[in-house]
Amino acid sequence: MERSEGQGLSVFDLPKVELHVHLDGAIKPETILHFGRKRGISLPADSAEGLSQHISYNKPLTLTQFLEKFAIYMPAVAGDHDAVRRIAYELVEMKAKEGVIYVEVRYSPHLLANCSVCPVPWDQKEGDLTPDEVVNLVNQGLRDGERDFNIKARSILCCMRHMPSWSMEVVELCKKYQNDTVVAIDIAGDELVAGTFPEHRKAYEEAERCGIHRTVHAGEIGSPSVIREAIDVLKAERIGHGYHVLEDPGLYRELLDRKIHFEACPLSSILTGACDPDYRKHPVIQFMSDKANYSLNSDDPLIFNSTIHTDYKIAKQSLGFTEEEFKRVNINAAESSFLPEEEKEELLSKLYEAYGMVPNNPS
Ligand code: FR4
Ligand code: ZN
Repeated sequence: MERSEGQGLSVFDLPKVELHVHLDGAIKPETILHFGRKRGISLPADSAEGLSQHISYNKPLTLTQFLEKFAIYMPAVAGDHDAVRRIAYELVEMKAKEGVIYVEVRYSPHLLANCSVCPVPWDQKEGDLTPDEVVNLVNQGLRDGERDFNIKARSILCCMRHMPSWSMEVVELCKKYQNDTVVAIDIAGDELVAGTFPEHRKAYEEAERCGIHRTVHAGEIGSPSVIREAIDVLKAERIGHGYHVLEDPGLYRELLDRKIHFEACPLSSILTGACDPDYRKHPVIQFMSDKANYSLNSDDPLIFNSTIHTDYKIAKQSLGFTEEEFKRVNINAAESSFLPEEEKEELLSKLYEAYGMVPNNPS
């Protein structure tokens, strides 16, 4: 396990729970190089270090610049059976090494496919990897990783804001693979795309009817109204990011009272321009002082050249995060995870044990 700088074992090396990490934002540069070479897809560098320098960044970018990062490496892995299975497997390995004992991995099956998807993403030639087969391969990679690295991994399938035509297929894939690692549906992509399309609503309605859990990226870049809609219309149980909820105190109060979970991503929030780079103004400080139900997550470690430790370091050094808060947010994350009740209890027991805590017995 990683050591904190020069101080021996830190509380941040204790078991953690991570609920918000994108599979396509958490690929090893070595693996991108391997499949780029194998498939004859050109990349801007031929060493892992060099490739990482092209892909990652450390000052806020525009969305267009951000998407150019994906355009560099997605063609090397999308549409390839072995690549899709392997990136899932390696993400589980990576998280186990960071001391994460439970991870929920999210991705858009369509953005990793090259067949039965319109338009075919990343300028790929049409091939034979369908969104359905992508989910099947990711599931295999996650299960193999769970077995080899002693960690629990589940997945969340993403709809894309600007592609409502994919959403019904996303919920059908959630149903088909429900509990074969898939636990929930999400909406990712550009929040500023006007309104929530009827297709997204229908997909979420079907998800609720079938007992599929629901989270939505909302209030990251977008206004509190996107969060309002996620909660009221899409019946979201958790909110991805949600920082801008603070601009609507009434909504914030309501979500605090309802203990809605915010999946916070500190480094991401700065590098996407979602939050002011002055950490003293960071929404997580408010979440902390209000004892909100939130977690700390890495979002896209490949693109932010980070690990979950980077986010905990920011929380500790710049947001005033304490060891007690560390324990509280990880327990919150376990409680708000999309595991069935029995597995949730098992996860919570592991945390209580590792944190030297006696579980609360609500009676
Ligand atoms: C999304 N993915 C991986 N990481 C993210 C992310 O937003 N952090 C993919 C799904 O797993 C989807 C990648 N993608 C494709 C089209 C598209 C998109 C459009 C928008 C976005 C991702 N993301 C955003 O709009 C987030 C906000 C603003 C933002 C990020 C960076 C710069 C400005
Ligand atoms: Zn995200």
